[in-house]
Amino acid sequence: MTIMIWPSPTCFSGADTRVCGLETRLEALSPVEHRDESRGSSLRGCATAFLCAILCAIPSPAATVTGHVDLVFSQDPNVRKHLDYSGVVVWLEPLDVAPTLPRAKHAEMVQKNKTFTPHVLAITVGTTVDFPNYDPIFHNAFSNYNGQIFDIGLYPPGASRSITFQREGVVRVFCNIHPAMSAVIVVLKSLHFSVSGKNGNLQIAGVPPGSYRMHVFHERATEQTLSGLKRIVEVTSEGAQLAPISVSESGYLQLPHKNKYGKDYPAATDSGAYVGPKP
Ligand SMILES: [Cu+2]
Repeated sequence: MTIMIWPSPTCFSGADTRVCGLETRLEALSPVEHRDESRGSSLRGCATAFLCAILCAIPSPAATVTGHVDLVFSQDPNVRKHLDYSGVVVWLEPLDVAPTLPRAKHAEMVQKNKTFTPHVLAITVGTTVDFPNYDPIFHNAFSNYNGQIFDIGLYPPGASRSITFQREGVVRVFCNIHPAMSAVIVVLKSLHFSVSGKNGNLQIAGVPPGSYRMHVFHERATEQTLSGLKRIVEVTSEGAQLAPISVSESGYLQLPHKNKYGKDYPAATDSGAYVGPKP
């Protein structure tokens, strides 16, 4: 009696070898075969299909992708001394399957010492970001840029506000009363990303083997530079080591941003005191 192999094409890779091995064992050990050939065949087929369905659903073992970035042609003295390669976002877009996004996730961007921390935050679409205010002064967070427009208003010390980011894109975040405060939230349709630390190292854990398109973002790199850094990456069950990524800041021009009303900040607003319109 021949038992057909589960017809799904996914059975021919990864966990499928285990499935087909179990299938063979099932055929050899089945007691049904000696009692009723046709009924046994049917039961055996069902059991095989059941096992196949379970085992085919087991994801392939995930691996870790590592890499290193550096920044070149920078005006920042710390970057020029190779002391700060932080804030480069690298993510992997699956080419074989549609990305599965988590239902709901939370992330945090703290306001402390008149600074957004982290300065660069990468999240997946649907993530809610909390903005707790740990300073003894009022703060705000808003974005008028592409990505997602939002404004969480002015809120007091010890309070927090939240925004859920539903659109893929780059969200540049500012405080309406402290012009020196800025941050970037990169909203991705990918679960597989990393933001470099000062040493430039990247680590993306839990990546299923497969083919991916690698993307790069840095706030001081032009669109053209970032587009040129895209590449195809093959991840095996052993993981992958990315070829070095060098991000040029050539062509970057830092311009003062406007407040949430699209106007210049009043001259005295960075004292910590609130001098804008009544909240
Ligand atoms: Cu502020």
